[in-house]
Amino acid sequence: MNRKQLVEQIFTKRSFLCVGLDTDIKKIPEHLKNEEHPIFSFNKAIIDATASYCVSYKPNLAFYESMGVKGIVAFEKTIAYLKENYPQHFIIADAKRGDIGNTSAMYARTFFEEYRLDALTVAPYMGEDSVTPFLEYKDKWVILLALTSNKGSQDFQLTTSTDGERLFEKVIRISQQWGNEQNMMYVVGATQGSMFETVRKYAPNHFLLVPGVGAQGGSLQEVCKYGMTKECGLLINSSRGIIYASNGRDFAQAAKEKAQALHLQMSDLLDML
Ligand code: OMP
Repeated sequence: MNRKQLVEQIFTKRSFLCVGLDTDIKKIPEHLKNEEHPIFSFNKAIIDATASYCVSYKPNLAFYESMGVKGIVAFEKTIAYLKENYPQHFIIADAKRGDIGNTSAMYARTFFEEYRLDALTVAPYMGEDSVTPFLEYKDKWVILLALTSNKGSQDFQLTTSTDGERLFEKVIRISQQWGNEQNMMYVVGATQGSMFETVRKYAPNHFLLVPGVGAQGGSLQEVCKYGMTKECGLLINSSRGIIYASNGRDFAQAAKEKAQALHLQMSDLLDML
């Protein structure tokens, strides 16, 4: 999906919500655990319940890889289900990859050719040649970690070099020599609040993937106040806050209500543009 199509989806659906499919077998409702494919059954119900309120899904690979072959099968079934039934949704593999060039090229092949997903989260730490193999694919996206939502973002990302520039600022500035607004987004945590103002100085038009609303306590309003652009420019992710809204038989309905509530707020925020 290219940028124009993504923006169209956002304004048509009045939503910039990305539902995180961080499905943990220990957290899914008991009654699903007897099914042949419990993780997939859970995801399918969550997807059907939330698809009208979001434009994107983000399965985090850690949750699937932690279950070995069964988890990978669940991941593949989930992707196939999304592609067949909801082809307009933007699918992000959250895998935070990045390695020497020929290894990155294999990661790119995995997510863009084998799974045919739209986007992949990538760590910038190994530099240009670790990121550019992902950028060789037309209409595919690198989502580069810039300023993450966790406390540890202070350890490196917020440190300042002698020229006065912080590491996350350098990442955003220099990476713009590798990719552009059509094939690169940045991860900025919702918990970073007014720091979005600084991010927008460095990347005024890039899309930002913003996790941290919901379970991590980030504020949607604050993110939008400082981070929203004329084309919206934001994909807001919530995982646990939606998918584990209930662990009873009503889990899909509860997830739907959480997604619906975010959709309503997002629709109002888009009206203000
Ligand atoms: P919840 O906190 O449950 O909404 O999940 C957040 C999701 O976003 C998880 O899959 C995290 O791995 C991911 N994430 C962050 O929470 N913080 C970041 O800074 C970056 C990511 C990410 O790259 O998506």
